[in-house]
Amino acid sequence: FSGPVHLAVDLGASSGRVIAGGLNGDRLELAETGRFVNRPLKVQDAMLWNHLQLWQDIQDGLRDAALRANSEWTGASIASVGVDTWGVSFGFVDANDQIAAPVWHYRDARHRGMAEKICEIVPKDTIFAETGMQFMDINSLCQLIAAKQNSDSVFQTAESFLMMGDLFHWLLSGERSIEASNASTTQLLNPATQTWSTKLLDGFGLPHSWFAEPTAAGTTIGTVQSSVAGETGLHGVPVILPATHDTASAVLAVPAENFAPAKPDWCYISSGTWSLMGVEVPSPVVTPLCADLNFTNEGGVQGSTRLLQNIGGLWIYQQIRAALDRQGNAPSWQEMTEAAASAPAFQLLVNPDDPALVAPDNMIDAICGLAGRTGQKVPTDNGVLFRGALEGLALRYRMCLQHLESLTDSRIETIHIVGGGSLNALLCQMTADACGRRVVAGPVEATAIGNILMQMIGSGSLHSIDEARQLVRHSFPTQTYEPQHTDRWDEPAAKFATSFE
Ligand code: ADP
Ligand code: LRH
Repeated sequence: FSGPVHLAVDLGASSGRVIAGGLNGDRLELAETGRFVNRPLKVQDAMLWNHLQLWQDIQDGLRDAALRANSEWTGASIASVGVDTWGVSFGFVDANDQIAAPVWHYRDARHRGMAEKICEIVPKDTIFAETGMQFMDINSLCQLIAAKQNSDSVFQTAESFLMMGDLFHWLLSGERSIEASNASTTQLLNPATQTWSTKLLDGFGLPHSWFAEPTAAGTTIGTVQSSVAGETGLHGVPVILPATHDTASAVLAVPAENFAPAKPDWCYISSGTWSLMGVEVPSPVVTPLCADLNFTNEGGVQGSTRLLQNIGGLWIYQQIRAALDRQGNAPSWQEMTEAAASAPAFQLLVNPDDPALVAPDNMIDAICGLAGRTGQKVPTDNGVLFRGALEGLALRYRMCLQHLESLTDSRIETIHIVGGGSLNALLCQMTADACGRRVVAGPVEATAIGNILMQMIGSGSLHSIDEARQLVRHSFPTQTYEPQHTDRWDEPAAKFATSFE
């Protein structure tokens, strides 16, 4: 690099990383200065975030970046830092400026069934009209009500509610803020006004004082506080808010030709542990059809809306691998794809959103159990298992595409796949085939890139989303997959649709 370097801390569901990004000539280049596992921790049967370990890992990655800026990257200087994490997770800070409570993981069993239970407190229609959000057990609102019903001590001790990206920004800078994109995953924010729904806060008995007004991505909230600068070497470095919701950052880095068109001709799949499939539109679509189809209106950058659906993504595939790993037999991603590619097609129908697959102890047992219960042949071959998990995703994408087109009354020509799943060529081809649309895959590190782009916009070195996307197109290669034999997916799609109802 030469010139300003921005540091993106990206906490994904399977790993966290610290990535430095800056211009090398007219291209954006990345250098990874930290990668660490992000695994929930069981404490007294509770599934929690291991946030203190993450805070240490983050500081290690930042220190490495500061050292490399001084030694290796001649002419470069660290211009800013920002953190993104997955949605829906939050922590609390108390009046003594300390973390107030354990941070619960959204997959903890106490959240199961909460999406229905919250509607016994405030009617479902009201919650949807106020937030335009997909109903899911993992939403922050569900987690907060579970905490309340469990008499968690935060209701006595907490002063501020912070989403997890905000919590790490507070650790970095000492400043408390709530960035708007991740606030939009709480199911407490009004997407049209970008303010907290007082109707819902009152209806659910949640203290207004916990919730600061959301701040837009691109805002500088402070500088790295001196104790952290001492640990990391980031003296006086500004903390600039990226879109702290990882999906919002990933969508910003989609190499599309336009920004938030009223009639979208492209959609994205941010493909990792989850698959977030949707369009970027200028304003929220809070309609009865959106409620019926259970889509969500999340906050995008610069006032855009991410109209999308959370689909259980490569989680199942990852967990099959984890189950094999526990038997001492973990295949590589490539071995899994090869086995799936040579297995016969459509032997096993797996719905990626099946509640039985959200957090089973053993994913292979869970899928075999599901196959038995749904009258399917129980798989005995790993290739069939792997293929079933990928075909289930492609079929789900086909359904989601149809819904997106109905919701926006438009025809989508291109599906952009970004994130780790863009490296799975078989899944990309299946997606093109099942959907009958061109797939453009890449960049892989879209989330970290989007994080860096927003810091560049915030610091004035980029001036618009269009300019940012042009830089992505110019800097990172993509792979195109043309649809083939879409008709072969018609019958499985019809079966899938029936099983989905
Ligand atoms: P998250 O941030 O949600 O943890 P990532 O975007 O890092 O997710 O994607 C992780 C997933 O990407 C893995 O579960 C795996 O399925 C897929 N993946 C990663 N590397 C490869 C690869 N080389 N080939 C195929 N798939 C890959
Ligand atoms: C993806 C993601 C997604 C959801 C889920 C909890 O990493 O952020 O958008 O919010 O995690």
